[in-house]
Amino acid sequence: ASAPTRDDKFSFGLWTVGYNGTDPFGGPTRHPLDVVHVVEKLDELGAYGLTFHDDDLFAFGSSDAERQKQIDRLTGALEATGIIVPMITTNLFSAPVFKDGGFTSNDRQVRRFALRKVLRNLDLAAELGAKTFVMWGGREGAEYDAAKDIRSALERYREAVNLLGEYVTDKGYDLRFAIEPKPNEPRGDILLPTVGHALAFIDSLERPDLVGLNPEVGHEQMAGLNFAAGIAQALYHGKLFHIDLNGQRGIKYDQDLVFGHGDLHNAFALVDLLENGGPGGGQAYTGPRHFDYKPSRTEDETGVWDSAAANMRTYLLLKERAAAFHADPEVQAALEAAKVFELAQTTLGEGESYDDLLADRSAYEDFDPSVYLGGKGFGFVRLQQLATEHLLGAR
Ligand code: 3MF
Ligand code: MG
Ligand code: MG
Ligand code: MG
Repeated sequence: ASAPTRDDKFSFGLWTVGYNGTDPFGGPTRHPLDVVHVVEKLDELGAYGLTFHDDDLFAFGSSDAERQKQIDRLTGALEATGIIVPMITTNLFSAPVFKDGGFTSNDRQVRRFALRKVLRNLDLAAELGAKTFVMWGGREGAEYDAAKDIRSALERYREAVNLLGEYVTDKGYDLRFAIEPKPNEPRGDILLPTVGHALAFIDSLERPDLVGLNPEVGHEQMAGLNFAAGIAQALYHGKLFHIDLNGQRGIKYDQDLVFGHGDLHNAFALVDLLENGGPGGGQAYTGPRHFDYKPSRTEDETGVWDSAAANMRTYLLLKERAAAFHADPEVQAALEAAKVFELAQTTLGEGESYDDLLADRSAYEDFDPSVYLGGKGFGFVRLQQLATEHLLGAR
């Protein structure tokens, strides 16, 4: 694959390459990275964007002057390199005040403080030209069923997102919201745990058009779900506003591995979906390809930048492999034989009513379902093997 360029729209969270190795069982294994250095390195590696939580750039509790100084340093680096900030997000999970959540804390004072923190960050997002505002409610949840009235919590979540939507509308900000689902960690259970839960919640909002999703590979896989299939549904509903790419190996803690260093088959299906619309073709995804991964705490700074580059390279290799898959005449024939394109045909003919269907003897009376026993195989396994061989670079 060729080297990444800005047209590939690769972006990284400041907290990703900036991760210092802290986990629940050990402290930092690396020194902190300065934001200006991060912007310069990302530019050098071929990324186009940097994203961040407010607290990644200026520590929680910073004075106005400290906050502004950091914003100015970032802005200077952006101007010097041409790196942009496509997305901003708010940290409502690290500070002790958010131990029971932000928008949905049982403590009303905390909820009001959380809203103020987000409103302030929305102004910053607009100022920096971000188009997407991500909301990951990491602490919005509970460990104990007796401790949280889930229906009230959802109502407060809804109140918060409605208020934010009203704010950006009144201010005329060109910003959309993207909810990031996650099933658990750090809370025992998190509200809006999967893509599906979040889609239903978005439907209940006052301005549903302003709100979409930021699904993360590992988060859905932590729930045992098929990520590429979830993304296809998000695209189907017009709700894929942003995406967090990374790797995860099965149902365990949130690993945040490099993209492709988890379920590689599903990563192939995902890239094919984002780039080519999937096996049946169709609308591709045009937003940022955002990496939310953690350079493992075993790595030094060289390992940090190697792993950042690895995310982009793996994505581009999979893009190349997916293109080869579609260009292979044997694959096209196998897709045809598997009736993958036939699924795009409506089940009833144009203008056909259920009366017409009831009158169609070929659909029932003269149809012989018994031939499906022993015959009429779809050839899906052969198709998947062709995909595997393209993925392996064997074709
Ligand atoms: C945690 C996450 C978050 C979100 C971020 C929103 C700290 O598992 O994935 O990263 O992605 O808060 O952008
Ligand atoms: Mg995550
Ligand atoms: Mg993760
Ligand atoms: Mg994420």
